[in-house]
Amino acid sequence: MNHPTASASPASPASFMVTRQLHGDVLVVVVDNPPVNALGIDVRRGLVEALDAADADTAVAAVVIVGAGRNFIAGADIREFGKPPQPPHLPAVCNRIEACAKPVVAAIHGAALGGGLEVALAAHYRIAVAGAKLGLPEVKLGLMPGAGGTQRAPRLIGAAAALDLMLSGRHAGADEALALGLVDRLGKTGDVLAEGLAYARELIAERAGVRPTRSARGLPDETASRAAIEAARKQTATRLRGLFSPMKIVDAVHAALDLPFDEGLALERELFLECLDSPQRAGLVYAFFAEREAAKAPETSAAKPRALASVGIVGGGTMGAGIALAVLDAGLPVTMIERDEAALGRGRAHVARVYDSLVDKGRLDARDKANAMARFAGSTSYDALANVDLVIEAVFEDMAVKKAVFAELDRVTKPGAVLATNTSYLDIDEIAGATARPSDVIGLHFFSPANVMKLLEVVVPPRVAADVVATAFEFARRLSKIAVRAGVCDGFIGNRLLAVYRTAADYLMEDGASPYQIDRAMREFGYPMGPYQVVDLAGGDIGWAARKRRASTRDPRARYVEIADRLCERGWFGQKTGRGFYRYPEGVRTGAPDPEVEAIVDEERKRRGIVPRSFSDDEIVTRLITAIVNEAANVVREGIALRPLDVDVTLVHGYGFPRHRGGPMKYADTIGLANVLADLRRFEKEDPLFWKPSPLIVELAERGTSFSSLDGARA
Ligand code: 3H9
Repeated sequence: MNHPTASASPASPASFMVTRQLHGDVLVVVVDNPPVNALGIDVRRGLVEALDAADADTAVAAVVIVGAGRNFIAGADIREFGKPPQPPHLPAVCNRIEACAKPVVAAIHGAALGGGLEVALAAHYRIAVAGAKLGLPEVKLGLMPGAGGTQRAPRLIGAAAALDLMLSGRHAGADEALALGLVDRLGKTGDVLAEGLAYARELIAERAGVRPTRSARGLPDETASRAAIEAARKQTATRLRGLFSPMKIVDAVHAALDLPFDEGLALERELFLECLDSPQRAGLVYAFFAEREAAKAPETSAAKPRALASVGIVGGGTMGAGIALAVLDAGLPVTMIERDEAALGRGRAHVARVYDSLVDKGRLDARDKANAMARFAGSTSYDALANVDLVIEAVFEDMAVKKAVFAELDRVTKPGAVLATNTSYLDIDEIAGATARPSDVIGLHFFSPANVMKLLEVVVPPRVAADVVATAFEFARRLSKIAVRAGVCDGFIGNRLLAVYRTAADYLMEDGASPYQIDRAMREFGYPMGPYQVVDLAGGDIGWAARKRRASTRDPRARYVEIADRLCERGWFGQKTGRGFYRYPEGVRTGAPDPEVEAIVDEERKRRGIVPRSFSDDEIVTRLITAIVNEAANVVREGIALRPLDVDVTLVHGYGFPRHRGGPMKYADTIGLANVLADLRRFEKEDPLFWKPSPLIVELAERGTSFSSLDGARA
């Protein structure tokens, strides 16, 4: 709905953000706090004032709450978390709405999330229009619903559905919300104000009266609800282990079943405040803002993106096919180029296979698959790319091969086409030099599987034009990817940091920790997999090839651990060969520790004259994360990452760094940079080359400040 102009209320910040208009005998209360109508202090005050006014005014027979702009209300104002809370608190606001003596209708369009949905649940009646998104996503911020959501939602829709929404944080569309019982009806049109008014007038005509959710007697199906709570408790203990807020959600919903409403509400508040205080909340809220900040590269405000209506992809291997899927999913047409019909057929088959499996799982309509495949074209001739707006090269990782591809692209593509390479470490400026238009050449580093992984490193070589960078960010937005701007260096942001992480792990392994202990310690820290599980998944041969390639340029003073090479020499490349750091008996994807690997590790230690030491899990985590943080500080210092937050977003979305810790830089800030520096100095005594403290850490630690001081961070 449009932002209203008329207001009947006196001028105060609260009255600008919550306006009141009398439409006959219905008071329309409009929440108008751009960009998403978050429930900041003035909105909370404004809502209370509006409800007081409604009760006081005999001309008012019913109230409609509606949001201005694109959303109903997106939730509590996340920026207020961590600051001293100011009354009225949201639970009190919701109670005030529910206590209104006149029927209150929430008329919902766009997002009704978190506290926004809680406002709606406190209203007596709810109507939603098409496009509405309802949810309780607090868990994604390390929180739980804290304004009655855990007590009202189960009373309305049962514990199973309420727990599903709260533990997943997912959004339900209008149709689903109706089916669940979250809303009472759907509007026939998209005009949310008219729909809300019509509903209110109907309620007045029917003398429907108020209908406080708190008065519902118990949960809809007590036996089923009790079973759902127990099931959620078990699942949370295993699947969401390590996260703080999910179990609190289960406890609060349990209270909805067993306690009177106000006691349940009091427990919810207590648990909510515990979540609010948790470092996980701080990490997740930081991650929320960092993801949005990362998308604001300087070029996105300095230049307008070029047209982006068609995409060419050179290479139909795993990467090329994955990128094709991501592009097709965004509704864009794709032209794939391969060297011969057989290779092209394999690329096409890969794309079709992924869609088939989604159809089989019921996650995609057969018609949507047909539509996506209809957007897919293939050719063995580069000439088919003559009219595309963007080409992404995803061929073999070899400079000569890439240059040949770019020379061809230069020949066939129209002026102004954006030419992108998916290289993961090669010098993009050199690749750009193979064309007569280096200002059109950029890096788009996707992560495998490209249709699933959220991260896209936008790699910006020195000669690229600003509008090409802006186009890359716009492309990421269209693909629903999280884009991070990176500069050119070996490995850009992510792979450069992965390399030091692996090296630090290898040093620990050779010095005494087993690969299995290292993996376990990192999983306990929050990574979904340890570093050696990742090697086995990706294929040990890939890293081996890279190590051989770099052998000639490796610093001769640098320590080099050969254990992984010993495994590769035996053909143990990980899951695909049934053996790597772990054994994978036929068909099993979770590996079992291998005593033969431990013997090889032992052998290597002896060969190098190393007497194994023992390391605690904490020490393992400290060393691996400190290695990342130190190199990341250099990455920021060199301008490869614009800000520490860009590093954090990269590692969270491309490399499995636990999101609830915010990212390595946020984690380092949490520990304190003086402590990080002290650890570096301790390790430096063992290996001054690898552990040389980054000058940026030294400088920030000496000034007593943090990485976030470089972000202009608000979290
Ligand atoms: C909660 O409600 C707790 C309660 O249960 C209990 C309290 C006692 N606050 O995402 P976008 C900003 S917890 C402040 O790019 P979209 C965002 O930073 C909350 N700011 O747009 C960005 O700012 P900027 C539960 C917020 O259209 C701008 O709005 N709610 C908030 O792609 C646009 O955002 C949630 O977790 C906020 N709550 O998506 C919902 N939300 O332009 C979180 C957004 O300066 N929000 N901003 O970069 C979302 O999921 C999406 O923003 C939404 C819109 C779907 C609404």
